[in-house]
Amino acid sequence: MLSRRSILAGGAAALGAAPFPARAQTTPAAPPPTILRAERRSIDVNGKSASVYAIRQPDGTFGLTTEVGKPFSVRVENQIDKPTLIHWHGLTPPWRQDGVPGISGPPIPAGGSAEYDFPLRFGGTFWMHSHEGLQEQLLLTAPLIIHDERDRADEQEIVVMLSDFSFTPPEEIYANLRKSGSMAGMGKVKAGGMMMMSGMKAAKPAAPDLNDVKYDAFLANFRTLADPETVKVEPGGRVLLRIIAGSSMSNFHIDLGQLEGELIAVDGFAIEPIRARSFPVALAQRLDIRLELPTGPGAYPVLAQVEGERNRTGIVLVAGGAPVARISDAAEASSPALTLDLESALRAAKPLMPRKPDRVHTLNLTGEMAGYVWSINDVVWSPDVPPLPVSEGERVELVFVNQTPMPHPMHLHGHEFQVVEIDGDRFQGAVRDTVLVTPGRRVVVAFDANNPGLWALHCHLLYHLEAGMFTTIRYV
Ligand SMILES: [Cu+2]
Repeated sequence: MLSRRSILAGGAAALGAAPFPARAQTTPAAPPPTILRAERRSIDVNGKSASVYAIRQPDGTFGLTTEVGKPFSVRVENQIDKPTLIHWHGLTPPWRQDGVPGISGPPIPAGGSAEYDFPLRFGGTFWMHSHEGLQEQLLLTAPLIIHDERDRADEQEIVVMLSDFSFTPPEEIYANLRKSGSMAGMGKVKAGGMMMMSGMKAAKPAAPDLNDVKYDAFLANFRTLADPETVKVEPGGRVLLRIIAGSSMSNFHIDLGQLEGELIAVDGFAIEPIRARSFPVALAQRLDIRLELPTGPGAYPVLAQVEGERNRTGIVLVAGGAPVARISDAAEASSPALTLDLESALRAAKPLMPRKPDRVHTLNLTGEMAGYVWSINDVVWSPDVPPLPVSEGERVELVFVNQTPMPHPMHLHGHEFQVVEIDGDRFQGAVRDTVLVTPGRRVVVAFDANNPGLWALHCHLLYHLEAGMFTTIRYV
């Protein structure tokens, strides 16, 4: 049905959106695009109603599941009352379709729409989120799953998306951070002064500065442990957990309880499998974990505990109609900070072709705690900051040096990269799109400049990104 509203929306798209090819008009056989709506909705958080956003198809499906070989053919309809733009986190589209306002194109105005159409180079677990302002904090986020030859017919796929939630509006959270700084009472300490900081924290050794924001709840598939999602599974069955850390500011430890899992991919890319009962995941990262369930009935919580805190969230796998016990949303003890131990142990199943870098960019992760100023090489992002130069065809290495007391999950748009060095040790680490750089550490990633454009490169902590820990690379 073509309503006046949709005609107007089409007009708005023609004016406002980046120049996407009108594939449907030139290829008669092309199926219609999948519609994804950015919309308002209410959720219940521990008995209290909250107005948040969602990215859903008209039938209510959150996000998108597709497969390699099909084009990524999507129309985003903006049904919220503000401009928005959705970023396809981890995909490698043409740069104009990357969904970063002011970089890849203008936002979609309220009531407007925009079309996306590009080939999918690889499958795996990805996600989508608004890159406009602080909308991500209001859950304008969704899974983006791309099936490929790694998927098994006898395996039950279970997607778990993690979020952090506050009843305080994100603009207020940000204003409070700017007012009080990252470390209240620490005075004006330049973050570059790591030694001084360590000295001052001598009473609590190895305690990085974690979790700037005090959240009201942590969600798994938008629910808390007071009312968790329960998923029916087969006794003795196989499960593929696709865990998406879709949080704005929180890193997690995934706790499989009595089950041992096999980590087979990070950020969608296959690794040499690693078996464990617990895995760290930094925000914006994803973990693909295979499980083999015991025979017989049982209830198996899959929990995610916030780093450095007792707070946790999760879902419950239920086999054979086993009873589900209430799980507290507070663990008995605080979890440790995330480390680079797992990152150092990961090995890519398909590493990049070995090659000397043609270009190396060093990015010192910098900031001022007082005033909540975050930067790269002491430069706070503004549109006037010149992009880092890159040429097409080059092997590029990015050297992240964290000179602050906070961990930063660094994300490059439009490319997959490989972790090739941590603190001077070279290795064939994981291929991925987001890497955590913990305080005082040096992490080097390599990528092939094979997708020309203007690309964002930033810390994925939402309020760090907002405060200026953001830059771009350009080869157009
Ligand atoms: Cu950061």
